[in-house]
Amino acid sequence: MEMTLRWYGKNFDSVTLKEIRQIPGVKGVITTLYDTTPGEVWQPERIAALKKDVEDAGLKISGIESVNVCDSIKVGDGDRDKYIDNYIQTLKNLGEADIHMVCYNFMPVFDWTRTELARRKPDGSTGLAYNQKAIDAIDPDHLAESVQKMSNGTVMPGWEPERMAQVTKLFDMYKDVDGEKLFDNLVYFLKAIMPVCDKYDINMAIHPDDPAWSVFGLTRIINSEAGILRLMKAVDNVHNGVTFCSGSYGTNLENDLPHMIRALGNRIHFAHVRNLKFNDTSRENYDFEEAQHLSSDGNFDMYEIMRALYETGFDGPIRPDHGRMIWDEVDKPGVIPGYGLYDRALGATYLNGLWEAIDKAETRGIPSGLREKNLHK
Ligand code: CS2
Ligand code: MN
Repeated sequence: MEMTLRWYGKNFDSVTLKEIRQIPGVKGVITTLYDTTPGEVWQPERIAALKKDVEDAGLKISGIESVNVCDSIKVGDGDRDKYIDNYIQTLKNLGEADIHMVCYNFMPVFDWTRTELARRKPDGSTGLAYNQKAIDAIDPDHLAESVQKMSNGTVMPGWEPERMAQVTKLFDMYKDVDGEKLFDNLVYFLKAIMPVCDKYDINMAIHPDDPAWSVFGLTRIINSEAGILRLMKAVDNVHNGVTFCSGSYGTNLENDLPHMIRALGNRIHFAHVRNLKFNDTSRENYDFEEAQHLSSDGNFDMYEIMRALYETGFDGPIRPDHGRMIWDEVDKPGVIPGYGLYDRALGATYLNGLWEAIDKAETRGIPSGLREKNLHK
């Protein structure tokens, strides 16, 4: 695996490339042209400038997160072929720039959804959280205002005011799009882009729905082992792959994360590894928060997640996912929710440590059970 950090570009991220380079073991960034609109072609000059920024700082571009897919493609309307052509051109331009991994999602209208962006924990740090009651209290006719109030005015991706002004129109676009239609549109899109991915060896890596179920009546399909395996089979090309995001699939406790990783095997091209802490698992008050990466601070066994990735021979980029705000970083202007420096750096270091331990235990050829026996002799 290759440890990376997400970086939004010098005009948008409050974290610098210099800071990222100083995190032990981080060699690359996952980045994007943050100010492009879904559907637009990424120009070669802009890709080259981004690459130069990253390489001048002694890092590499390990992949793109995200080239967003526009709503026309998701709903499959009359404009989709035009936008698919644009997407193909963007992939070609990325391939020419020697970039080989592209993360995207196929969630209708919104990206991830949380009900609090700064829930305070007992240690004084803050993190993102989800509470079902808060979602259920939202008046669907005033979705945008309610969500803005819920997040104290901080904007979640996909919830930008310009977009929210059109929320009724967006919901309208999806009114006849059920799970099957969305799946067919995704397959149509993937089949159309596979030739350019084959030509430039670009691994497409679909990010799961977050949370892993439908929200606000909009259907979602990439949130379970069966759902993702069905997609892998429908377009059975290794370039049609997955971003394995533990914090997204893991929102649904029925998803057995290590099992899913083993089932997906070499179709995992990118990994987001973070931990969640569940406070309530009843339907009415389902409540979880994004935890420190450490296993003992949340509900996931991070060792088992990393071990499953190791056993599948995973050699793609990996990154810590959302981090908490710690050490007063919350006060820095412009920090994108979940994307401060310090807690993600701690996450990267911890995941690197787990990987090293797993690797050494494996390559020294001492099965862990045996080692225990020897110790007790
Ligand atoms: C990310 C997603 O911040 C996050 O939770 O994992 O926003 C992810 O970048 C997109 O869904 C991928 O298109
Ligand atoms: Mn993720």
